[in-house]
Amino acid sequence: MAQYVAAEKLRIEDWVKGLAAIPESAFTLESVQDYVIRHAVEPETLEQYCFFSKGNYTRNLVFRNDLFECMTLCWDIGQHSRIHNHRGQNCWMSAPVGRLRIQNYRVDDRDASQGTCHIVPTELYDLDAAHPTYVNPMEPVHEVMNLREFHQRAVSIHIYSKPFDTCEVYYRDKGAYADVPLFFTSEYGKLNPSEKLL
Ligand code: 2CO
Ligand code: FE2
Repeated sequence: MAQYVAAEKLRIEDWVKGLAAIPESAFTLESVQDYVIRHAVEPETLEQYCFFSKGNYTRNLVFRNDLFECMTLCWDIGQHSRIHNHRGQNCWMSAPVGRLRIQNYRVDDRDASQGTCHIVPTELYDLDAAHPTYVNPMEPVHEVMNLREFHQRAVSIHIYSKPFDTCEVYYRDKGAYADVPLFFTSEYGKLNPSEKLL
């Protein structure tokens, strides 16, 4: 999945403009991944989209149209996502700052009437500035972790197409899953007024 190509470094605003210039008919897993591999974001230009919280990783909206949304996720040391899906939407991820570990899962025995399933860990890989990646549409359930042993904060950029504002969360021990809403800590560089960053 990951490969190394010398990437042109762009300010986040220009990087997003380049993405928005891709027509809907060409907004495929491969072509967006190609764009992400060939164009990197200068980390210094992410400052206004970076908020860290003691409690949880934060989600910070940079751009959204009908086709895709782009956000930074800011991970303090030791923070991780829940095990979740992306509602069947494509997702491309890069990490201009730090390093993240991604654990994929297979879902077995899904019973929608009971909200139960079994999840089984599968692929494990790391994401960093030189290794952008995308969520495998065939196995879209995953967990993202900024492991304590990485000893640093991380900032990742996520593109979702199309945008979604809920996802399924999987509870490994209970053998269950449920819908949860997704929130932004900041939008377009402005902190959500109710956000305490605790
Ligand atoms: N999908 C999660 C979110 O949008 C982050 S894990 O990486 O895709 O909060
Ligand atoms: Fe995710």
